[in-house]
Amino acid sequence: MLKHILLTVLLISLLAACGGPSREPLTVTVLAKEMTFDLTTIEAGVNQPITLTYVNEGLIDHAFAVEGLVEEQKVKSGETRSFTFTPTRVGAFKYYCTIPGHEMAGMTGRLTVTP
Ligand SMILES: [Cu+2]
Repeated sequence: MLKHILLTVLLISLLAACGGPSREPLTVTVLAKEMTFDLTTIEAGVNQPITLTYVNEGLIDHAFAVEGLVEEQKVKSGETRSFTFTPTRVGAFKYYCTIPGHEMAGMTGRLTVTP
């Protein structure tokens, strides 16, 4: 019984040491227009909630997605939308405008998630 309690305490300590579920949220803003993002690199930690505000300053409609984290969302010209998501593993995740041709033209960036 004591062994179980000790093991549980140890596991909780380990989870806390790894960042656990309670990291300070990260707030970032990406300004989008033809055909660029003003912010092309974002760094966050595992289990760190990210609130990304996407401002379409362009003259045409754009869209937004983060590979494996945020599904495609259309953002009309002049519109601002916020997305909140939490990466649960380390890695590099591409974010981009999903309108055909726009990523190739430069509307792309990289989210790096560290332990
Ligand atoms: Cu676009």
